[in-house]
Amino acid sequence: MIVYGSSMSPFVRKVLAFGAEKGIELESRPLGLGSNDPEFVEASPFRKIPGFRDGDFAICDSSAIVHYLEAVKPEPALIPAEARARARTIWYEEFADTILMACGAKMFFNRVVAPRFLGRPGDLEVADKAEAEELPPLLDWLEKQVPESGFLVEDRLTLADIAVASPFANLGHMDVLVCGERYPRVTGAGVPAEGGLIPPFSAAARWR
Ligand SMILES: N[C@@H](CCC(=O)N[C@@H](CS)C(=O)NCC(=O)O)C(=O)O
Repeated sequence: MIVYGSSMSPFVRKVLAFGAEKGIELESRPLGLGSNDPEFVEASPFRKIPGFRDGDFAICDSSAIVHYLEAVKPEPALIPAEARARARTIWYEEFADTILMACGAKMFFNRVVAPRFLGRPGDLEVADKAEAEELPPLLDWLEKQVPESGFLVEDRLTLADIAVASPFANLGHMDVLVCGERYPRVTGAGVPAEGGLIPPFSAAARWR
């Protein structure tokens, strides 16, 4: 199975980490943004990453891809079967993909993507404003959601943790450190060894 797109993208990273946790071998093809590679475009007609291929089956969108992987290899289950746990898992994924990423993209695009990959300066005011005003309320909310176990749903690793942890790697790439004192549950500081949101994700840390 092939995953198209750089693992610098939180959406690509989510898919690669999900596959790694399930023990599915995924070949990473780290295409740049907007690539015209025909195999990639067949999988992702609007050229967003990740794209995905399993033989003659091609699809895009990280959520569609992880649901495909869960269906082709049900064990270990990373999307809970129980109704409420499943709904909460999908909500956390949605929170990560839309709400957390809306803030993170303003920071990462303007500080990293524009200057390093598009050869033009980013709007640093937009990035700074997002970090100062948008990020703290999201972290405040998240801190209250993480249970003592450190796992968001069912006290075990699920898609919820992988999806929410994935954009945090991009904060790391920008040297933005989440305060361990203010956010002990989110950062994993001050909770037992396997606790916190980031450590359970460490098995897939190579995708950071
Ligand atoms: N909902 C999509 C979002 C994918 C997405 O927006 N990827 C970004 C990179 S982080 C992208 O390809 N941007 C390029 C573009 O929009 O042209 C998913 O979950 O895969």
